Amino acid sequence: MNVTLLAGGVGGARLAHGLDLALGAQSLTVVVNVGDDTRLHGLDISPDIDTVVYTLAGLNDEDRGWGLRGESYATLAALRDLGEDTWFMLGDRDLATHIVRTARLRRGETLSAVTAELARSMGVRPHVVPATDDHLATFVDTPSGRLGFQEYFVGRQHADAVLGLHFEGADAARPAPGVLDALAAELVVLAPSNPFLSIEPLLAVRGVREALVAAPGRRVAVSPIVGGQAIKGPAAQILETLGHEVSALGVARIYADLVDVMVIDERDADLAGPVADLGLTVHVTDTVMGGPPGRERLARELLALA
Ligand code: FO1
Repeated sequence: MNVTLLAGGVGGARLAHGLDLALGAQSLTVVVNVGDDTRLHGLDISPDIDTVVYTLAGLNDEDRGWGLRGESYATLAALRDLGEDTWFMLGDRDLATHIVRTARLRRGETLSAVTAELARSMGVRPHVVPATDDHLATFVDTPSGRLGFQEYFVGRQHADAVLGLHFEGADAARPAPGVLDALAAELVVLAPSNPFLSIEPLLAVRGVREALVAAPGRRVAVSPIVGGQAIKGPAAQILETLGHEVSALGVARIYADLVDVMVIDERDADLAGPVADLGLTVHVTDTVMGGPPGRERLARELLALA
């Protein structure tokens, strides 16, 4: 069975890992958000792509969810001594990834080609594909003005109220090679990623939302909100400030036109009726993955929904 996962952030990477474990050699494509991409110290950094690739490679820092396990930060300390801003934690081995990506992009390679090569060199089996090879950058409108994504998310610890989102380049950004084909898979899963910061910028790429609405396969979304809270990150706060109900039902309303099935946590079983009233099939289960066994278990349940 061909499976496609639309993902961003740590939750997306973890479910990608579970699907890779559950699918074995069958075909998994992970379409990754690139709205978080940023340039620091002259290097092109793709945090969501690297989080997915490192997690699939088994090289990621499991506690933080991003970056590499066992990292050192000698170069970052040297950068600080040279007066550089070092609020974005770049480890020595992680920097090698950014150096290789930057060098290849400078030679004219596409982000999807570079990503495929990085994934291959780390022994990653699934196809990891950026949503677009074109420029796409998420900006966050806050009471302090419009902030770049990593300034908002890391620099200011996502403490600002989100009043709006802007995806710079979205109207011109074309799907990367293979993205639209991937949306025709038997099973398309929206990962339990932040609906606004990870999934929305994916859907903003030209033709992607339309292709998902028209997708021939089974489309399943996993709620990132459990018991009114996000497992990780500011999704609950953003639901609130953008005027949505802060619950799995609030997320289901956002996804109602895009998927057939909504997967919600057993702690939100009382919302199954109202979610079903949106015309969605509801699957209630333990959606909190934790380590690899929980990721594979959830993945197997999603495969059974196809
Ligand atoms: N997140 C942080 O909260 N602080 C950091 O210093 C940080 C550095 C970092 C470096 C490489 C990378 O791939 C991800 C990194 N992240 C960091 C996570 C990243 O900001 C977020 O995971 C995504 O951009 C949003 O999901």
